[in-house]
Amino acid sequence: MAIKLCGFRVSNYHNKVRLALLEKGIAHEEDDTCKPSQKDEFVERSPVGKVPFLTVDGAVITESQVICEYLEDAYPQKPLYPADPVARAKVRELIDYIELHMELVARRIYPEVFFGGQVSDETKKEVERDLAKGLRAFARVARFDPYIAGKELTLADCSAFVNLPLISMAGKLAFGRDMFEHLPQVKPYLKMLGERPAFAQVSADRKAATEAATRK
Ligand SMILES: N[C@@H](CCC(=O)N[C@@H](CS)C(=O)NCC(=O)O)C(=O)O
Repeated sequence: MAIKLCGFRVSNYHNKVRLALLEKGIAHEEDDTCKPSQKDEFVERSPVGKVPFLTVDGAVITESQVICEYLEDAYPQKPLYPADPVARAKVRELIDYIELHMELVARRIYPEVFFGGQVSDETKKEVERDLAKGLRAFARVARFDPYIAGKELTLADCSAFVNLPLISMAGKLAFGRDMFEHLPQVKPYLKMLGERPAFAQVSADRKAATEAATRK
């Protein structure tokens, strides 16, 4: 199988897939110069115009969660899901809480907090309200034992590692407070993950890519 991950290393969803590839030890190439676009030639490969996407012997797979599920199906040797069906569902539930109920909600304020644009007060209010709901759900199910789904590292940790710091930074900039103030386990958990070689690598590459992008 010739596997290539396309995207860029500042992207949280690109980095989630990269973590899965590295943790599972899957040989792959990476094109980290792919930027999202609505141009015809890009949409031909990635129909919604987003990154990341994965090419597998020429076939294109989009959506980070779909890509990671494919990797799990095709490379089950080093799993990022537990074997038990309920435990597997709980991992997917955590990922949905993080990505749909927290990151996607926070994303509405990124234009102002990260890109120098403006977001209405009404939007900010909605984000603060909806983010509180997502955080409450996450706090109820995350176990930090030491991983968020329990004793083993799972894909939920890959998602948490790339998304929680982003949500935290956006919240701090928009609302002037730490969104995880009631969840003190988050900081030491992210630090523990960051000590794993794959996570340290992705983190260092993200920092380097961010610095390079801000120099431009
Ligand atoms: N649900 C998608 C989200 C991917 C996503 O939002 N990617 C961002 C970069 S981090 C992007 O391509 N944004 C461009 C756009 O929204 O047009 C996934 O999980 O792959």
